Amino acid sequence: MTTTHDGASRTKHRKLLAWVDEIARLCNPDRIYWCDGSQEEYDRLCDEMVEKGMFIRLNPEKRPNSFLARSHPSDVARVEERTFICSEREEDAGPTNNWMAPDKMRAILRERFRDCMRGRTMYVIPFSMGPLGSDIAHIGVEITDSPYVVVNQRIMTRMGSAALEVLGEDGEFVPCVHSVGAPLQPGEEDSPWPCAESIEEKYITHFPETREIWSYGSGYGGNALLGKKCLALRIASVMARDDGWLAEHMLIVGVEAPDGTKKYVAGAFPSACGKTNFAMLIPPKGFEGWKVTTIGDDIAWIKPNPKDGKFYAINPEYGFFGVAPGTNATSNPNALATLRANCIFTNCALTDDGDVWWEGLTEELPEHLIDWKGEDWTPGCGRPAAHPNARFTAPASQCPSIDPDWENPKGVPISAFLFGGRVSKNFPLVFQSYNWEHGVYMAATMGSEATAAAIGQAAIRRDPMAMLPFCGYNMADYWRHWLRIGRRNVATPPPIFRVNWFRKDQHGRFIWPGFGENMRVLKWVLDRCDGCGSAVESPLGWVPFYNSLIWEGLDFPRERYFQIMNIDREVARKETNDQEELFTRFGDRLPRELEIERELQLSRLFHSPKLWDLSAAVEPTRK
Ligand code: SAT
Ligand code: MN
Repeated sequence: MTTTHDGASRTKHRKLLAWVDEIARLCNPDRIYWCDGSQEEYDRLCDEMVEKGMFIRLNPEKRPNSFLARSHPSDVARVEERTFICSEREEDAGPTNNWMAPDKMRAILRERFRDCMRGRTMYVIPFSMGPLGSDIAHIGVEITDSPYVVVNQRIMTRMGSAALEVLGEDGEFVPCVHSVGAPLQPGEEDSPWPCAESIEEKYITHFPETREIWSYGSGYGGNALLGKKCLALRIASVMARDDGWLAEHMLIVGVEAPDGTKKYVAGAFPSACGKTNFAMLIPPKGFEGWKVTTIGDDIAWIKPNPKDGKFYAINPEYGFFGVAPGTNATSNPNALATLRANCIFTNCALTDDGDVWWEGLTEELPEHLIDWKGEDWTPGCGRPAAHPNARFTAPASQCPSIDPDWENPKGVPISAFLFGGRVSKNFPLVFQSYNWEHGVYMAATMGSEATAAAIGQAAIRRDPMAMLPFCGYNMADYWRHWLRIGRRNVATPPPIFRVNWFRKDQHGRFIWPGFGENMRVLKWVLDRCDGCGSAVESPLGWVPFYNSLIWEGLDFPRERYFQIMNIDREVARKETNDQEELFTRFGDRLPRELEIERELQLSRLFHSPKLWDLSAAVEPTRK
């Protein structure tokens, strides 16, 4: 059967056809289907999934053309311990990645994938990461036995015949092979969410030298939609290193002032730390006439432009794969509007009138729900109704704040970089680096508290540039690449800022209101880019005075601001000392600049007051 598919009528790309045949021979599916990316195909696949119990169609009056999927309870997030970088040499994967020799991994994968698609359809999905035909875009082809992956990929990427056309007869593509695992026995029907149930059977593998991806055993987003983390970050970070650009775990926003001037900012935050909310921010009271627009909420591909010496960024994705819990009319009205139709929801709860619900969506709890496991749920039953990592897949084009240039193949110029973790204690709201090297150091030593986006995270961990789970090569080389690209490839690199929305007071309450109010911080960042925002030197970096920020429309007293900006010397010294542990893991490969920056920070702290308190600084009068 493997020679009966109609690939040859769709493409003359010999290498692609040969590869599809090779994978078909290995996986032995019942059928091969080439995806064209049409609405008709999407509707048909969704209908089939409804019939098989893999999808629940939501009430068309409440949520037109939208579906709910419930995963197997073991398959709810990325599995970092089963994610591998299979470079020829272990040191090229570095100490922060799981490594296995390519030959050894290939032998394992051959066994896993052999006959794994028997009884199923094998889908071939050509897709473009980035606007079709853009110089910055790259083509991938995903082979999968999961219709869930196909329909999600149609929202998340530009996929189907148009991508195949861009590929032509000999264009380059990243081959991505995916199977949910759990091969069917003869006569057996698929379960609603097939996957390899034990974690040891899952393999999310990357071959950076040959630029291939093989993923087995999971149907969950980041493990299965291979254009996203696997291609657009892990493999792309390697391409970026080799070709002089950056592939980053960053949102991109545009900020337009009342006078029409506009700037773009890129920001890296770990998974489930509010990137989607920040990307769709609505300016608060006091910012009338300001507009924030969305280019992307998760991934940025950034290239230096030798003509004007600036960084230009695109969002390689086509949709949002966002965390549902906590999304509501206050935290993110733009996301709610984006979700009005044509969406896929995974592991959300189902309401009695056929709509979706999740924790934080409404203040008042529904009286009854079917939870993400398909069980009855009532308030007070002691279980969350939606999984904490429940997700929505939504077309970016439906977002009210989408930027008019979001599909501009040239990208948008970046004026500043933000890096933010989730740190509840002793970490200031915002500060600016002294220069590029210091900024790279600040980003490299970022720490963050655990979230539900990956299974088995430590309570707090270092997450350099929010790329810990996504860098496809040795992190020390990645830092060197960052240092170099800012020095050599752009005229004046954008300033770098650290932000932290998550500091708590002694009662465990967030001090900073966050969400739309983050605009106040963003405005100061832009002022700094314009060389006009005031700031004072602290041991950690440049810090805004109270009156450097606009407070109109928010009651946030001076004392509270000092509380969120102060730096406890001993805590900061301990933290800076602890960073040595991260750095020594890289041995001689660590760029010297980073250790020098660490030592400079220690010496600044050595001379700083026990409590570095902003209230002691003399504020300039605001003009
Ligand atoms: O699950 S994904 O990797 O797609 C999202 C995330 O964790 O950032
Ligand atoms: Mn992410």
